[in-house]
Amino acid sequence: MATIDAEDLKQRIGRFRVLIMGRANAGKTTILQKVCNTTDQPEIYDAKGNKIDADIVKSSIKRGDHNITNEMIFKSNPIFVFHDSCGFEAGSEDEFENMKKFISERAHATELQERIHAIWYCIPMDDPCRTFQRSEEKFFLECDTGRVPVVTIFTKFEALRPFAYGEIKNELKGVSSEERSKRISERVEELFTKTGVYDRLCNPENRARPKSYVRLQNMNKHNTNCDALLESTTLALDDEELRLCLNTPGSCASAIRATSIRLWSLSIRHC
Ligand SMILES: Nc1nc2c(ncn2[C@@H]2O[C@H](COP(=O)(O)OP(=O)(O)OP(=O)(O)O)[C@@H](O)[C@H]2O)c(=O)[nH]1
Ligand SMILES: [Mg+2]
Repeated sequence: MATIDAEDLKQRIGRFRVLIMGRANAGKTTILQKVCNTTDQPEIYDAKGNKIDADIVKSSIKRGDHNITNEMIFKSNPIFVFHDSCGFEAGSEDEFENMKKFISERAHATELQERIHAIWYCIPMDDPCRTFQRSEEKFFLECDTGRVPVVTIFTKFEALRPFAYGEIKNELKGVSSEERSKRISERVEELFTKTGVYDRLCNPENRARPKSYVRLQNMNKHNTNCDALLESTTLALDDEELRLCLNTPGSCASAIRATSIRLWSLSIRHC
């Protein structure tokens, strides 16, 4: 099976650029690490490509000073370049406006190297009463994401199970473990529907609408992966791009690498 050298791809074409968004602690960094199959921290570069000391970035984020134009690249999978919204809900109105401007400019950038190819919006499920907060409302109502597919990720999905169990534990006495698991799963679905998060995301007044959804769970554990997210992102690209996917030049050993190359291949042909 042919392999494609990531460095060669970078030289020839460029990278698949993703903006990951969501509140602090939503699980964003964990997802990026999974996608790149690493537990390392990314290298950080400014918009001009100068490497920045990660500690300096961390301390400025702590002071509430975050630069969305910074790029994060994991050595283990340099096909991807990530931008992190870094819990923009805690920031000022100015920060929100900067984020909006960044998205609008990068969604419409003519230069392939500059364009965002996908937005991953993380909504954590560990607090089901607060799935859609002011930050989500503002993003979906106001942000001009152009043709860039927004994939909503319901993170920490397994956190709904203890809530579901708590609601029906009396009914579960004396029930077989299989039946028990089935009923808890059913209640999880009910709880998820009750959050109303889908309806809020599909509000016709929203400027940004998710093109697809994915549920991720136990991303903090070793034996899990993000393949569903990568597949969902691929499918969120439009039909023409999808057809071109069939012409992907070559394939790679790992599924993740293969998918990222497919994403890259689609985006390059879209220009
Ligand atoms: N239970 C559970 N915990 C998770 C999951 N994904 C991530 N976590 C944990 O949630 C915490 C926050 O994860 P991060 O990936 O750092 O979240 P983040 O969105 O990058 O947070 P900020 O950088 O502060 O905005 C960590 O302790 C992770 O181990 C998940 O799927 N399930
Ligand atoms: Mg993070």
